[in-house]
Amino acid sequence: MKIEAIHLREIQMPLAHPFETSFGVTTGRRILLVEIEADGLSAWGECVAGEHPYFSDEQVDTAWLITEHELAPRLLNAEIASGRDCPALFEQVRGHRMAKAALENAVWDLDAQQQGIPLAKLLGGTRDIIPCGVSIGIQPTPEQLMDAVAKEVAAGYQRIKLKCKPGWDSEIFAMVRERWPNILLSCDANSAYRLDDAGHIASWDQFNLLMIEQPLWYDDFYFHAQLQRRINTRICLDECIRNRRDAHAALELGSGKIINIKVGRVGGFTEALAIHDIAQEFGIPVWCGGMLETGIGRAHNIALSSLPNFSLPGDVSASKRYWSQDIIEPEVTVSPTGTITVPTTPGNGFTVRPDRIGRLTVRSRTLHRGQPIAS
Ligand code: OSB
Ligand code: MG
Repeated sequence: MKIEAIHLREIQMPLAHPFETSFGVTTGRRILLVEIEADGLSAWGECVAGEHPYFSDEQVDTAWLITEHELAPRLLNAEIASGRDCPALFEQVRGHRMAKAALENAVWDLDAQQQGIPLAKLLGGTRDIIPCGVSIGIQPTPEQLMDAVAKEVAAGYQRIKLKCKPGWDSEIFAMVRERWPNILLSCDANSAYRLDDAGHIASWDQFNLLMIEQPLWYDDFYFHAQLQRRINTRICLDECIRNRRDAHAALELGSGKIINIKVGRVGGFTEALAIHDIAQEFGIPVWCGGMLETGIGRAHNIALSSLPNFSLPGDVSASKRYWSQDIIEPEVTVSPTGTITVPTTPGNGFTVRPDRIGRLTVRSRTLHRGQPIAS
């Protein structure tokens, strides 16, 4: 395929509820969307870079810059057969994986449309429905946290993940476990602890957590291996897994026993699939993480979650938990048993709403075929 035009748009969308992690509070999102056009078809990709470089070193403005000046021109000068050709095309640009993923994922989506098959099938998906969990942010009070958990348990979600940090951990886990002894419960520290906290973290074994997500440094999997040897609960790696080599090294080291795959964090579907496969070879389950996506990123997460080794509930949940109105139709909905049905129509199975996107857009730019790479 020859991509004829690429549209970059930044939209701004208020979150239905503020989301607090150990690295900060998000009340509204600034999101870079890309739209690619070829052969009369158009496909969208969502860049999951945040407003600040707190989760990773990327941020929406760096992603815009790199997409406009480096990545989009490369795509607009190439002839490619599938999304699998994107990593090589973008290889000269180091890092910037979230920016790369937005374009690569749009190419996969376009390919699925051209072939008239569901994106999930193109990726190798085998599931008709995917199991869903939720990520519950740090709340102003423990009472509010209990209310939030009660709401999501009642909605049917299959796994509850609690964001935690020093001072918002053991007491909270104890309260939740006391009221819900049998739910699948996990926590996510987003790198808020240090190896000196190993004894404290080991004390969480009593809460029977499914996993503890990224307790230590965002760029470490060496000391995570030391921590994993000192605790019984499985560590799940998120931030530190950038590519298949990281996954391979981390699994060989014993840094964790579960991997959260975020397609943006690892640079696109090609790398996400490779991590899925290597984890499977090691007998390690994976699940699909979330980055407070709109429906566009959410649709791509659903397709990815349909692969066989995505055997644990992911952080892919209903549009209405994040947005008063999503930018796709239909919105993503979750069944009373905590599942999402994988679409079976060609492409990602959802329709983008250009009218809504238009109203939310704060800047846009279109690049055409032959656009030179900035010198
Ligand atoms: O670490 O998984 C994370 C949101 C923003 C940045 C990092 C993370 C998260 C979440 C929310 O946990 C997942 C979601 O519901 O989209
Ligand atoms: Mg995480």
